[in-house]
Amino acid sequence: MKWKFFNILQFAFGLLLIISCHPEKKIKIGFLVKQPEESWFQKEWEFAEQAARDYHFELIKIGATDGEKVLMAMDNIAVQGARGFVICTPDVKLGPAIVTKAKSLGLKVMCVDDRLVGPDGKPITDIPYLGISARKIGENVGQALWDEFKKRNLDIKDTGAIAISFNELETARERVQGAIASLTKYGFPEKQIFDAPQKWSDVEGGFNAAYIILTKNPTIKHWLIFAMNDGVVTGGVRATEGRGFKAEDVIAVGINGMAAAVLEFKKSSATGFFGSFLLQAKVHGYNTAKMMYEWIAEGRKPPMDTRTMGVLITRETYRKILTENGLEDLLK
Ligand code: FCA
Repeated sequence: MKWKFFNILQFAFGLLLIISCHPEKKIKIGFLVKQPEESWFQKEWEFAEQAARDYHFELIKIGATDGEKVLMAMDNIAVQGARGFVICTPDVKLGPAIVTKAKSLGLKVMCVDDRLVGPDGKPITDIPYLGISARKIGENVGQALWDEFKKRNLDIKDTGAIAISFNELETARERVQGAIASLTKYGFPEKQIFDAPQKWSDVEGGFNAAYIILTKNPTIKHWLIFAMNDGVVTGGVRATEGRGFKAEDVIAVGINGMAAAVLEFKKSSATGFFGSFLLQAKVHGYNTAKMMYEWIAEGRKPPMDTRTMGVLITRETYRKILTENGLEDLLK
């Protein structure tokens, strides 16, 4: 009897040892972004980390700034044992390459912000995507520009609009075209809206694109400026300053509402950067990471197309709205 009890004890101890030597492996998920230096993507990552803590998975964050880095990052996460990733790609045309490679590595893919494009130039719709309601937010940008333009009582014949564009990217195209549609609907003359193609989505890209329009149209006294995001719009505002325009003659409205916008609003006197549409970084970062986790862990495929909205913030309202949205750390 004693002997038997000892055997059971020994067996139980052995079992315990085996279990403790093989702790349950955490699911690993990659999160690849095109511009890791942009505060929008830093926030997305921060919220994705929060999901990783809440759901006990491991997040592998990689800044993948060009095609080669994307493909390398995919190999890298696969070697580390990841089974899927969320991506905002540096180039939507990488679509077919990303899909093929993901398949060969057995990785699930979900796109955030920018949707991949297939060989036919059309968006790839069979990969789950979470992005903004770009057209609607763009229309709201146009509305905000128009409202402020009316409020300032500027003469329409002396006013031009710079549409800094990036037509290769669906979400950028829809944002900018939405703003143009709003402005023209209110009666802003189409011929006074100037298309300024950007080379890259950052301050410098916006500056260079807008500067050309400003030099070509020296008689215009007031300017409205819009683009795909705050960085680019900030560049446009800097270009007007470089050409000697005062803040009261410039109305610029961006999109994102993150650190770049806060930096402008915080300045001791107003700049031409009038407002920004605050997007939902938490939904984009937390929810996509969580969706990927549930896909891997529970086989639940994310919805194919999810869209989020934005809300206007200005110098007057940004503190209150960012705080209400749990983003008070951006105010520091
Ligand atoms: C794009 C832009 C980002 C952000 C995001 C929602 O990826 O580059 O700045 O606006 O969409």
